[in-house]
Amino acid sequence: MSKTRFMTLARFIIEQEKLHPEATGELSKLLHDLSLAAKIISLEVNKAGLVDILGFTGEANVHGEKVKKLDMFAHEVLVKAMDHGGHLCAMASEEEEGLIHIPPYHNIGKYVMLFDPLDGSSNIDVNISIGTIFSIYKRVSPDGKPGTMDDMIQPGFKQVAAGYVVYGSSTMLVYTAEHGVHGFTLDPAFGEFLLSHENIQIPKRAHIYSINEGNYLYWHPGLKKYIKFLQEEHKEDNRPFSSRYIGSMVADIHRNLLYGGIFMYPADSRNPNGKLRLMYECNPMAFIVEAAGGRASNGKERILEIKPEKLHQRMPIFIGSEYDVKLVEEFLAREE
Ligand code: AHM
Ligand code: MG
Repeated sequence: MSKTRFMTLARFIIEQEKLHPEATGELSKLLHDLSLAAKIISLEVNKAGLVDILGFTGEANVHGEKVKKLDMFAHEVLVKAMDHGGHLCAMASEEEEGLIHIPPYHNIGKYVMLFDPLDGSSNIDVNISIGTIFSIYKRVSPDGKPGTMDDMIQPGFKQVAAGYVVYGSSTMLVYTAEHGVHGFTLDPAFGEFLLSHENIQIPKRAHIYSINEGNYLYWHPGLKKYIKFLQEEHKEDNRPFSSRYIGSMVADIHRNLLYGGIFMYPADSRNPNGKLRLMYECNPMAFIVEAAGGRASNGKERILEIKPEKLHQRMPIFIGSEYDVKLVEEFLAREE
């Protein structure tokens, strides 16, 4: 029987640490706290249909959207699981406008964490996969004090770790701390994340595209041509591509990461900045996909090099298999 089948996330993290003697172990502890939050959220997501947790809270989040109870639950679990570990100096969540301050004596850690507690929340009521996304940076403000906005507003290439949890037919946690992208499946009987996908590499070429085609009318002409190109027949090129769009970024990108694919949430004439958030969605997913050998851009620039302006800013994104992301960039450039 394979040894890796019994590799828990906790053990894997310790073994990774041994490979990097310079590591202080703080990041490992942080990931450990995160995995606890993921287990609690997973439990709650799985019984969402059984308890009275569905429906709207009646409140709106900072983007003016209705917030469902499970989003707030996930947000609170993450804050509570992470704010006493002593590894962070501040946090930020897609569900909260400003910085999340960490209680005194615990707020001088050397990292900051940004997260989207429950992405794809419009899918909660219909039993479709949703996810949690997280992004970790080293602080840039002086040590020994609470974190500041400068610690948060850093370009994506400065991330030291990023990951997501997908609550699907099983719950999986996928993360990278720069040394490969690794996936762990939650065994519901043991309550442990077990290594199931070591060193994930995204196929260089895709045969799946994921985009909300309902917005076709509003797209850039180059994007319209690119999608038509994917639908033409060309056997050597694997075209026509299959179209797969769940409407949950985490689940769409997770599938593309394993099978090869391109996920797009472009700018369009109604939403010139796209829909997804640079700090909570684009940067962490770009960090993971690049670490798996893929590519992520906003159509012109590498996502990870974009200098953020504010916490909740939106950004168009084209992410996935390297060849395909390059190609869509070319189609967009031709129509400038
Ligand atoms: P959310 O953060 O409000 O859940 O929105 C993000 C989600 C992504 O998971 C998904 O890719 C996208 O919104 C789908 O948007 P649309 O319904 O416009 O296609
Ligand atoms: Mg989201």
